Amino acid sequence: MSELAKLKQDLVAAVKELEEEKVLELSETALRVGMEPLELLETINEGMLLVGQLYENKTYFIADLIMAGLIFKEVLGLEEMTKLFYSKNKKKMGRIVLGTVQGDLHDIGKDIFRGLAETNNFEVIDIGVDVPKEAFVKKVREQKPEIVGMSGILTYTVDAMKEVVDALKEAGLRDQVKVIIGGGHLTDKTCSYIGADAFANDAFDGVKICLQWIKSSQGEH
Ligand code: B12
Repeated sequence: MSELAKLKQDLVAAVKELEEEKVLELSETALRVGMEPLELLETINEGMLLVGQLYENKTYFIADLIMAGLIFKEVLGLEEMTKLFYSKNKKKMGRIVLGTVQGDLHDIGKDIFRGLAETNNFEVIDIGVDVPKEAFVKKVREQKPEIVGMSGILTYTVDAMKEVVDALKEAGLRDQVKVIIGGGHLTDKTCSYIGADAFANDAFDGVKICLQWIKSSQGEH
């Protein structure tokens, strides 16, 4: 097994066991020996999925989910990782109003999407977590973004997402924005139920879709 493959395996196991210091040490080593920051995020995510399973089968409790969240945030804060989220080019491609929908406090995926979008020269107006539909509508009216991004990790937030799209329609704003939704559970079917223009289970895929939208709208003029 290659050194990187071994590191990945150890990282997944350390996240699963919630071994904070070990995760940070292994992450720093992995970045030093050449693991791409995006690959590191995917590796940590693999461990998070295992934490989720242990929570589901009642081996872990809410405190363990909190710990897992803190560990992930510490990895995102490592110097090499913050560079991933740093945009040199100041000319902005477009603007995104982004939030985690009402009822959901998970913000790690949202923050990753924000970081990657900013690196790709979007201006992101992050309106936080547990955001009611009225707040989305207000921000869209004020800021006139090209794109609205919604994050929702809990499966029942599908309805909260639909309510935001419906509220945008009622406010006469739906035609002025593209809507992208993100969360591991989303599918084509939920996307069309919600009435979004696109969905992504992965933040980077979502950013690629947004780039495509901006490029094709610029091509139209
Ligand atoms: C950490 C964690 C928490 C932390 C969150 C800390 C934080 N600051 O975010 C805390 C402790 C707060 C928490 C609370 C709860 N949690 Co929780 N949590 C997790 C855990 C372990 C990891 C989530 C995570 O950050 N993953 C890593 C990130 C990177 O992944 P992600 O968020 O999915 O983001 C990716 C994509 O979805 C996408 N994406 C995300 N947003 C966006 C937005 C856009 C626009 C785009 C394009 C893409 C995109 O990109 C990211 C990858 O590139 C998961 C387990 C799992 N399977 O994921 C459970 C999990 C999500 N939690 C769960 C549950 C049940 C809860 C609680 C209800 C528990 C309780 N009884 O209180 C509460 C709910 C609180 C609330 N109202 O939100 C369940 C959800 C089950 C379900 N079917 O809905 C899970 C799946 C665990 C499980 N298997 O049971 N949790």
